[in-house]
Amino acid sequence: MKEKLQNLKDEAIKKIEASNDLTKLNDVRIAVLGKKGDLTAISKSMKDILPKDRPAFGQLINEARSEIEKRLEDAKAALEAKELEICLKKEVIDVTLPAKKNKLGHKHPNTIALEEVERIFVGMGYEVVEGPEVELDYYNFEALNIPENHPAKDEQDTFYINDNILLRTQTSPVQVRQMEKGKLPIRMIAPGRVFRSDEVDATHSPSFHQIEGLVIDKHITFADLKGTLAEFARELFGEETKVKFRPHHFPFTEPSAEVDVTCFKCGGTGCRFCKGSGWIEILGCGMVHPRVLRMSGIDPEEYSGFAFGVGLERIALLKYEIDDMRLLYENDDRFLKQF
Ligand code: 2U9
Repeated sequence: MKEKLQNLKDEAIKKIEASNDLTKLNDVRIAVLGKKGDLTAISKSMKDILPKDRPAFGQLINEARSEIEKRLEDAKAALEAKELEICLKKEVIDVTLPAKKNKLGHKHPNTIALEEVERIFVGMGYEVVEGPEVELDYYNFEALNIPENHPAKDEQDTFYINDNILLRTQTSPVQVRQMEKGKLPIRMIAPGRVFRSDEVDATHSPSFHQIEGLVIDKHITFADLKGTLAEFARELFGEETKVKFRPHHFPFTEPSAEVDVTCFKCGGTGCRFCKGSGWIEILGCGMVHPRVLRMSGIDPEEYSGFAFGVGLERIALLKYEIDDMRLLYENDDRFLKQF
């Protein structure tokens, strides 16, 4: 029995020494010291020993248990220290490694163009005003002298919510709302999203952006309009830019004009960019129609004003020489990160 105990002890010590992780070590502890463990089994076989030998054998068992417990404890401490060391080594931070760069977003070409246009007009004393994208038919059409039978009102061209409510087709309603407030003079631009029931192609989208401008004061003339837009064109496209006003028609302005600028690629001599003409069309404008003023409570005998409208995407396409408007809406990172 003594020999059996000695073997068990030697065997246990060997197994403890061979345990290379905490789980294996715990398995050894259970196999030797546990309720059904080998040492516990030997203790239970005490009854097979002569009563006179029992105290000595009991002593031996206790010594063996103490020895094994001590070895287990030491091995556990050593393994824990080893695991901690491995862990620390694994988690060590190499401060000399190049840092991981965060992928930062950046401004969309539309936003860059909008901020540029806003900067120019704010510099001339204009305020930037925004308004609802879902509008009343009155503000989008009627108050702008757009008659009941005008083609723009056709369901083909306008997204209607119901007979009275629609997605605005221009940002002019923002200006009408401003005029109705009755605070004069007005010097404002109204940038924002507009909607038209258009098929998508390289130059059309059912949703795009406009920047419209409105100035109302006493003694405002077409000369003020020309000077303002000529200055805008010079700031946007360069000091050498010239403007050309071609007569046009809009229901809300009279007289009305479309404005071309000299091609900033060739300086006006004609190139592929301006299709040989030397001119590029950029916006529409005119003197606010007296009827439009009167409908919003402004006396056209006392006040006059000019207005203009420009497509934001058109400016972005021109400035960055992009040949397809769809690129502005696809959110393709390879395209966007060029600007
Ligand atoms: C009020 C009175 C008049 C705004 C104007 C234009 C001319 C114009 C187009 C440019 C390209 C629309 O985005 S586009 O398709 N706009 O040509 N817009 S005058 O006239 C107004 C606005 C508000 C009260």
